Parts: sequence; structure tokens; C-alpha cells
Amino acid sequence: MYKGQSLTVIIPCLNEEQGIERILRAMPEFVDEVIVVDNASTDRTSEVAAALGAKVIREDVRGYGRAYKRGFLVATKDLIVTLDGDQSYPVDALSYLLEAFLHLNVDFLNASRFPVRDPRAMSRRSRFGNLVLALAMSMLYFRWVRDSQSGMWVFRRAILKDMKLESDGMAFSEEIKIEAIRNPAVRFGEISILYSSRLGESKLNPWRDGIQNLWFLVRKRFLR
Ligand SMILES: Nc1nc2c(ncn2[C@@H]2O[C@H](COP(=O)(O)OP(=O)(O)OP(=O)(O)O)[C@@H](O)[C@H]2O)c(=O)[nH]1
Ligand SMILES: [Mg+2]
Repeated sequence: MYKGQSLTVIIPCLNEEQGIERILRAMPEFVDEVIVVDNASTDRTSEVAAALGAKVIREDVRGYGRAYKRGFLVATKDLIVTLDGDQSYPVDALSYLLEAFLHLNVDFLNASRFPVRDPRAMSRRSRFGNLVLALAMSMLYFRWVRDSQSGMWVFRRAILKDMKLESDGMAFSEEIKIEAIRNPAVRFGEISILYSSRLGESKLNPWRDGIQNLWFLVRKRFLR
């Protein structure tokens, strides 16, 4: 519970046994519920997460978006906070994000990884790709969002009922932001956080996911 708001943290994980341990050990006391969504990891992600008190949900179909949609069905608290299981997003910035969320009086707060302060945290190629995706999203949806691909958000669980979330893959991250900015009843904000290099192996396929996400932006804008 944080200033009267109960809190669910959702973390999608595919083979993140190192990261998830560090994150869960650092999870602040005020978090009411932690859900780890695992798509058949072959390492000890589930065991580690369960041992450290998280509710572990198994989803049989792979995919980042798929994992989130499953997690949302299980979440029960007022606010949902998300982050990756690889320790790249700052779990110790939770109270800072919640303060900003409450102070800005928004319904969806996006944690932007930019400007990237640690050059090891993100390759130049990824920085360039992220800039292209941010510009494309802003032009297509008429709203400047610096980090369309950030995996850390704080939002009211109640806004999910008006969202049409279809992506099962990495495009889910931009899709949830589009659904938020397209709804005039949802107040959207963005602030910077400190992004670090991940533990464990990346699940991102930069070219494939980058092009798919760009195509997804166009398709969602014109075909749906
Ligand atoms: N449950 C589940 N989680 C996934 C899947 N794919 C990726 N993830 C998780 O989603 C998060 C984001 O994936 P990452 O590999 O970190 O992608 P990224 O942050 O864009 O790339 P990096 O900068 O290399 O970390 C991580 O916590 C992954 O474990 C999946 O198919 N199922
Ligand atoms: Mg990551």
C-alpha cells in the first residue's frame, strides 16, 4: 500500500533466474502483490521467484505481450507497476515513480529510459532504433512519447477494461501506450528513470522486433 493505493507489480520472465532474484530481494515492503509470469523458462526462474514470495503464473504460449495479458487477469490491486525481470529497470525507483504518478495526477505513467546515462546499458543501434520508433509513434498518434518501448509503467488497473490489447509479442509495450494515449479519459505522463545493463541473456531480436514493432504501429493506426 502506498499512500492509500494498493499495488501489484508484474514481471514477465523468460529465463531470468539471476535478475529476478536481485529484483525480488530489493522489492520495497509497500508492494502488496508481486506476479511473475513465466513462459516455460528452462532455468530456475519459477523456483527462485516462488521462494522469494512472488506469485508465479505459468503461461504456455510464449511472448512478452502474452505474459502481460495473463498477468493482468490475475492482478487484484489498484495500481499496476511493470518491469523486466533482467534488473535493467530500477526497482529502487518505485517510490519515486509512485510519487510522480500521484503528483502529476495521471492514470498511466511511462518510465522513459532516455537519456541513457550508462552507455553499456543500450547499444547505439538500439538507441537509434528506439528513436525511429518514438518518432514514428509520435507522428502516427499525434503525441510525443520519448520511450515507446519502455517496459516500466505505472497505471490504474481500472483503465485496462477499456483497452484493446492484441499483441502477444514485444509490440505489446507500444500497444499499451497507444491504448492509453488514444483514450481521452486516460491522463498520460512520462518521466525519466535510470536504465542499467541487464543481467542474463537478451530475449530481444533487434532487427526482427524493431521492424515488427514499426509495422505494428502503422497497422494499428490504419487497419484497426
Ligand atoms: N514470460 C515471458 N517473458 C518474456 C518473453 N520474452 C521476453 N520476456 C521477458 O520480457 C522482458 C523483456 O525482454 P528483454 O530480453 O529484456 O528485452 P529488452 O529489454 O528489449 O532487451 P535487452 O535490452 O537486451 O534486455 C524480460 O524480463 C524477459 O525475460 C516471453 O516470451 N515470455
Ligand atoms: Mg531488458
